[in-house]
Amino acid sequence: MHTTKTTLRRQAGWLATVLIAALSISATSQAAAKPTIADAQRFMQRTEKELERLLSIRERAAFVNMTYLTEDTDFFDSHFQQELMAFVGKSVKEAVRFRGLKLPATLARKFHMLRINLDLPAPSDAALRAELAQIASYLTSTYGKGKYCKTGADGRRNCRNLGQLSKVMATSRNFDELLDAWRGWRTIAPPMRKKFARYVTLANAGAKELGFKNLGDLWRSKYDMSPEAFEKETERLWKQVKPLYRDLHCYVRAQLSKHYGADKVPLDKPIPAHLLGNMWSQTWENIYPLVAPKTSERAPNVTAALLRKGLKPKQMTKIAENFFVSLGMPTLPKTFWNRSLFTKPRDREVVCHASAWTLDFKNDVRIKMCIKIDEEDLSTLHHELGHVYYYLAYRGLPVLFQTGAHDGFHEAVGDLLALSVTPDYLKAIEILQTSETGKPGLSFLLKMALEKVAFLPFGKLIDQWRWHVFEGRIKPREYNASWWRLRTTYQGIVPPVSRSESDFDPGAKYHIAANVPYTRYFLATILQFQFHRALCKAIGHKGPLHACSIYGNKIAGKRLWKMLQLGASGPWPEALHELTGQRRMDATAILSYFAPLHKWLKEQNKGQRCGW
Ligand code: X8Z
Ligand code: ZN
Repeated sequence: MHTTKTTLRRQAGWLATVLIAALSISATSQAAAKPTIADAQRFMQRTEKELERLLSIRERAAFVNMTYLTEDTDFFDSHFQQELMAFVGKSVKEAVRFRGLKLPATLARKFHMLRINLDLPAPSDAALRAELAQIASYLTSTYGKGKYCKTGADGRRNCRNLGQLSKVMATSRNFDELLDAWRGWRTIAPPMRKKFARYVTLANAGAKELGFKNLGDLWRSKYDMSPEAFEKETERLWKQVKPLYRDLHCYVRAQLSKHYGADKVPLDKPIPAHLLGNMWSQTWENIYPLVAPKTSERAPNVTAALLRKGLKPKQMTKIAENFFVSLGMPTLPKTFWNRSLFTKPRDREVVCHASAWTLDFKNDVRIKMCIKIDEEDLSTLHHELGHVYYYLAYRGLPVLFQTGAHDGFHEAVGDLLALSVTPDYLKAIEILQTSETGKPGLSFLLKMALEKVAFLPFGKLIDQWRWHVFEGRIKPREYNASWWRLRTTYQGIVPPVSRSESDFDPGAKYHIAANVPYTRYFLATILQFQFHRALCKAIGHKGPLHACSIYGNKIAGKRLWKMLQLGASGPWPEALHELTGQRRMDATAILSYFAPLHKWLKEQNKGQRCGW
């Protein structure tokens, strides 16, 4: 924020370097005559048109695949993925001939966006490209179909999917039952290990052809700054929030130790990973009842209220839609309601991991989610609709700009609204009753922290691992050991049973199997509070940040919509400035949101040996 001009200049300088790098990839087709700016414009026009066509075919194939997993839909998924990869690869190389031209800023940005468009670039060799696309489909659908099967004492074989195992993780308080579910889900991953290693090799080769050092280098190049500067930026933000995480960890460990015994949860060691209410220990709100302070108000039981109301998945979605509409945004198109997948089908395999889609870059927006009637999914529905409204807001832009200011923005929008799903708001929409809501205080904040603060190190470490894998610093023979080293260092957790290199625990997390970059969620967790603070200020909220709700506020809605409409048409600091008046990501907002809790945690932790 304090270096506005310098930052911009630095960014402009960096963009120039990137463009030169992009354009200095060995040219495959150098035009004889020196091309003009008009040639570059025409090239880009053609490219955008074809890209939009290929993307919307690919998205349709992927949507059908994920909502109806068969060998044939896997085939189509990888087929159209391949076509897209081939086209982007070829176009980036052709763009080399515009090297040295002084392009208008928007056009130059399009060339940059084209080069960083894919999360999964492929080698130009057709056979290798096909192999990569097939591996990618295989990994995603293997994850989607994953089940833990065992034969019971009665000789009957019983299989459970991720949804069923996650329910155990969320609700059971039995050490061994939790362990069984935790270990069981991880049996789906070892078959992925070899394929994953091959995917690393092939995707790296693809990234190199586009002029990147490796795939991680490409992923880190998507933030309008150098990959090195971006890595430093994530470190800076992590350092800001680390003390808060440490104190939350310390408090939670002490409570778990009381419940399970100090032999199972020692007070100065990392926490066994299966006791935190979540399959990956990524958010901990499900163990709220175990760690709730006895002295403060009780956070309301939203899940019980939703069940009491007898809500159905579409009605839950309507609640989330209503929030966006209350801000002055449009209702969702009819096709959204007809074409989305809201419930897990009984008769076929699907990828249940929630996602949001734009199929035609215009109005055909959808979600795919196996909705459960509970508080977690009410929050996830806001998250998914955040993506959907972003798609709708920027649908008028050229396809290359139809994406988030950066991917962390895309992940932060729906979460921003969910921050305004306060007990008072739930009372206003008649989910909670007056008797269930007092002033949100420490208990409410603790529950929020179990969701948001607990997530931070997880959000950071996933790509820490992958960046090292893509760089070759982590070799296949140390995939699992390095994974657990990071999990312990960042999160302060340990596997509850010994693990070895015949396991492949990273593959039991969706985004690793499905090649979805993850740092975005770390950034989003920080950004959503920064957005929240700015909007609450704009609407004149007085009092603590956690009691603010932007529900129904058109001023807040207008301001947000304006930022969403920018898509990626300019560098993200501009979009951030539009909404917050700041040009840097800033963790002081999440820190001040949780400041009263942090103070309380420090008091609770007095006399404890925090850390691990
Ligand atoms: O994957 C998601 C969303 C879809 S973009 C449901 N999230 C991350 C996860 O589940 O691991 C949201 C928060 C983190
Ligand atoms: Zn998301």
